[in-house]
Amino acid sequence: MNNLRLYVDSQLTSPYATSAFVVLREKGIEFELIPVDLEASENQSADYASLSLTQRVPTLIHGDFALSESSAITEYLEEVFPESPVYPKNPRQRAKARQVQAWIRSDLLPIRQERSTLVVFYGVKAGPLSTEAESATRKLFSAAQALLADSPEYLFGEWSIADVDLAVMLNRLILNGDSVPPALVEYAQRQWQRPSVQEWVGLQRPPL
Ligand SMILES: N[C@@H](CCC(=O)N[C@@H](CS)C(=O)NCC(=O)O)C(=O)O
Repeated sequence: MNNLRLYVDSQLTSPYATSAFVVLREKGIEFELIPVDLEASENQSADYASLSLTQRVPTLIHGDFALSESSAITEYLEEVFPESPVYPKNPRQRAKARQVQAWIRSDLLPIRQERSTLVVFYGVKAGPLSTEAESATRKLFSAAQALLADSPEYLFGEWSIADVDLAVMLNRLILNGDSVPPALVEYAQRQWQRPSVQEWVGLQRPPL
């Protein structure tokens, strides 16, 4: 037993928790999944704050080691459990995968605001995109198209966790019925069919 616990939001809609869960599954690592009720501010409790520096999900506990921030978690898991890699081996491609992860977490705010992951995991539909979100969408599409120009199946030739992060972002639009270039729809669907992703999608969620 690895003595690993992953704290996630109890609604199971966090795209960052999605990433950490998928990496643990891809690596075949045993772990306990622990829901945190963000609606009830459980993440601000003293108990949770003692585990999570950021008081956010996801948080990984590995023995006496605690870590928040999803890409720090996925990189830690890659180093400590190198079997079944989730990042490209080539240093430049690996850096590019981290670039995609950092970009998706820090930019495209209008898309994240107007197409919450309730669209992705609960089928909630939202109204038309604002001008700002349309512009973020164009940036997303042109970056994704450039990255996928030589390898339409996966960003870096073989699957990596950056593919799942990008697919979640694209699915905010696709699953809302927004117009997305067909090649990007196909790409996102391919990532969505991955068993580790399907397992996360299939977890029972509490009613909204
Ligand atoms: N950059 C962080 C973002 C984590 C994050 O924003 N988590 C949200 C849920 S999606 C959260 O815990 N929100 C509760 C709060 O901030 O109080 C990561 O990649 O893990």
